Formats: sequence, structure tokens, C-alpha cells
Amino acid sequence: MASPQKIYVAIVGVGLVGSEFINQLLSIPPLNSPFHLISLTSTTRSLFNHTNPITSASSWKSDLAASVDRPDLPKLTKQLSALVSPTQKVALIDNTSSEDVAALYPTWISAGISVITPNKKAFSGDIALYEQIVAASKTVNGGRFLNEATVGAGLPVVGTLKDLVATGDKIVKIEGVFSGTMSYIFNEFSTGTPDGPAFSSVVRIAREKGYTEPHPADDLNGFDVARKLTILARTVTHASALPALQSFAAVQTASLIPPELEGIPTGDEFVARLPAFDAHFAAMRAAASAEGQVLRFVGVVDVQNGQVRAGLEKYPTTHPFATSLGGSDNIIMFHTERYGARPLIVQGAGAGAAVTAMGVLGDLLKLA
Ligand SMILES: NC(=O)c1ccc[n+]([C@@H]2O[C@H](COP(=O)([O-])OP(=O)(O)OC[C@H]3O[C@@H](n4cnc5c(N)ncnc54)[C@H](OP(=O)(O)O)[C@@H]3O)[C@@H](O)[C@H]2O)c1
Ligand SMILES: *[C@@H]1O[C@H](CO)[C@@H](O)[C@H](O)[C@H]1NC(C)=O
Ligand SMILES: CC(=O)N[C@H]1CO[C@H](CO)[C@@H](O)[C@@H]1O
Repeated sequence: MASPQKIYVAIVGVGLVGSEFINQLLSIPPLNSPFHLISLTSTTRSLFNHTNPITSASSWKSDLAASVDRPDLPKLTKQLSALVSPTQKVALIDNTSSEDVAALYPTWISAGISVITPNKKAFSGDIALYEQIVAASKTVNGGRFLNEATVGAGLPVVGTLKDLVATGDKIVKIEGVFSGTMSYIFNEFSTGTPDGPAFSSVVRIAREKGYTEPHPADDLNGFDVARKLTILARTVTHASALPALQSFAAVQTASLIPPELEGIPTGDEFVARLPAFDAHFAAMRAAASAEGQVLRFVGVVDVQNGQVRAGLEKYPTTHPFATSLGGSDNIIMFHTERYGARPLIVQGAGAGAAVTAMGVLGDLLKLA
């Protein structure tokens, strides 16, 4: 085998997934690895040394903590741009949820730096930023953007969709349970029987287990699902029937927050007041059960009908959304021209540092 081309890797955001990613990256045997981890940036510190790459999973944290260099993304942009050449690639891993970092993608990609990220902001926000990213990636020496981990964490969702589109299949509809939190809540709440636990108690337990955001309204508003649907809808480029989503806010999203609890400042107060709405959710569960159905919070990209929507829908108790989900699993069904009668289904854990980092590293391997 020819000696591998050099791929310099810089990471911005070194939290849970970032740390797990570094461990997975450094566990690739160095002799076979084209990757050289040369830069780390947190909100307070940064490290950069392209002649002395980071190789130790045990010391990078203390090295970063000991650094006197402040984060400086314009400087990092210059340093990385200088390394791009026909024999050397540069990949920037954005492991933040920052809009500011996302806004730099067009600059980086135009400079030939490939951007790999689980951060949904750039691909689900203002269409202008997204279009700049796509345009930059199409220039002669532009870098690539790889965002598998933005939907379903490590599950092969974005790549599967890109392959379906690139090979000429026609997407009819994509539907799925895209939020691990919503998955857990409705797997517990609605099992097909008319009775079951109170909605508020399921939400309270999910929060105690750390499955929700500190303020559960941040999950129940459906925005996370709307962002993921926006990413998928924009990837289905041939589908002119789909509305041009200005941003994820244009997705028809049916929030589960009772109007009376809109804008409650703390998660504690929200959870304390939620029981007043248990009867409403119980009635929906009973009505679904009477029809042999369960409730699931789903996202749908309906190409045929030109609709992108997120909300509570009913599925028969024999449907995979009712029978095959456990815990906080995600499940995504692709209905296409080729996958006509039997849709392509992707299912499994849709959150967690290890699987998310795997999705990011899988993207990085595509550059090698
Ligand atoms: N965890 C999962 O299962 C999962 C799954 C799929 C996607 N994601 C995505 O992964 C991303 C990160 O998740 P998160 O919720 O943990 O985000 P987060 O709490 O905001 O953590 C991001 C990390 O990035 C750093 N950071 C933030 N802004 C920065 C900036 N401007 N410059 C440099 N570093 C910066 C923070 O550094 P400091 O430590 O220095 O403050 C923090 O460690 C998000 O986009 C999320 O949506 C996560
Ligand atoms: C990078 O590391 C090399 C080797 O340890 C060292 O000689 C050099 O001074 C470092 N460069 C910077 C900018 O810290
Ligand atoms: C996908 C990814 O790498 N995200 C992680 C980045 O760092 C934060 C900070 O703790 C983690 O929580 C994210 O999951």
C-alpha cells in the first residue's frame, strides 16, 4: 500500500463527544493512520502545533489546560489554510453547538478545509448560510462538508439519503422518530393499551434520568426534530415539490407544550405544573388505543405532498414505530421509488457520546 496522504485534523469543542472522538481517533494504529491531530480549541484555550501532533489520549487534556493561548478562530483559519496542498488535506471537526463557529464554514471550505460536524446549526438555520456552504464545497479547490452525526447521531441516515439521491432514486417520503427524548417519552406513555402512566410522570422520570434537556420544554417544543427534518429536506435536492425552508422555523411543528405553560422560565416549575394537562394526553392515548394505534412524535418529509412537518401522529400497534423501539431509539423509514413496497429502515441508539463520535470519525475516514 502506498504511504498514506497526510490529513491534518483540528478540533473545535472538546466536550463529551469531542473527548470520545479524540480517543477513537488516537486508537487508530499510527503506522496505518493518515491523520495528524494538530489543534484543539475550547471556549477558553487553544493548542496548535502541526510539527508535533497530539498522540496521547492521556495527556491532551492537561496540555490544553496548560496552554496560554486563547481561542482565536481567525488565526486558526490562517494556520490551517496554510497547510492545504495537493498532498495534504485539512479537516476541521466542529464539536460545538455554536452559531459563531457554524458561520465560519463557508470561509473554511473555500480555503480547502473540510468541515465535519454533529452541529446542526449551519445546516438547519438560515438558508443563506447553507447555500454559501454548498457553493463553497463546489468550487475547484473547495473542502467538503460531512454531517452524518447531525441526524440520528452515528446511525447511517444522512449518508444513506445522500446515496439514494446521488444514485437517482426518487424519495417519496421520509418519516421517523428523530428525537431520543421523544422516543423514550412515547415508548413509555403509549403502548397500545387505553391506560398507562401519566404524561407528566413520564416526563419527570425522563428528566431525572437525564434524557431531557434541563428544561423539558426544550425537547417538547419539537425544534430539535424540525432542525433534523430541515437537514434531510435540503439534502433531497431534486424534490422541487418541497417548500424551500428559509430555516427550521418554517417546518410545520406541533409543539407539545401546553399553551398555558409557554415561556415558563424554569424546568422545575414546568414539571410541577405539567400534571394539570395529564387528562388531555390521556384522552389522546385512549382515542388512539380504541383504533388499535399508538402515539409517536414523528418527523415527516413528505416529498409527494410537498410537506415537512413534526408532531404527534398515530401508528398501528403492528407498525415498526410501535413494535421495534426501545429506550430512546431513533427509527427512520425511507419510502422511495426503488424501496417501494418495503421501505428502507434505519434504527438504533440516536444519542450518546460514543455513537455520535463514531459518526464523526466515520465521516473523517471518508477523506482518507
Ligand atoms: N451528545 C449527543 O448525543 C449528540 C448527538 C448528536 C449531535 N450532537 C451535537 O453535538 C454538539 C455538541 O453537543 P453539546 O450539546 O454537548 O454542546 P455544548 O454543551 O455546547 O458543548 C460544546 C463544547 O464546545 C465548546 N464550545 C462551544 N462554543 C465554542 C466556541 N465558540 N469555540 C470553541 N469551543 C466552543 C464547549 O467548550 P468548553 O468546554 O470550553 O465550554 C463545549 O465543550 C451539538 O451540536 C449537538 O447538537 C450531540
Ligand atoms: C512544536 O513542537 C516542536 C517539537 O516539540 C517544538 O520544537 C516547537 O517549538 C513547537 N512549536 C510551537 C509553535 O509551539
Ligand atoms: C458530537 C460532539 O462531538 N459533541 C460533543 C461536543 O462536546 C460536548 C461538550 O460536553 C459534548 O456534550 C457533545 O456531545
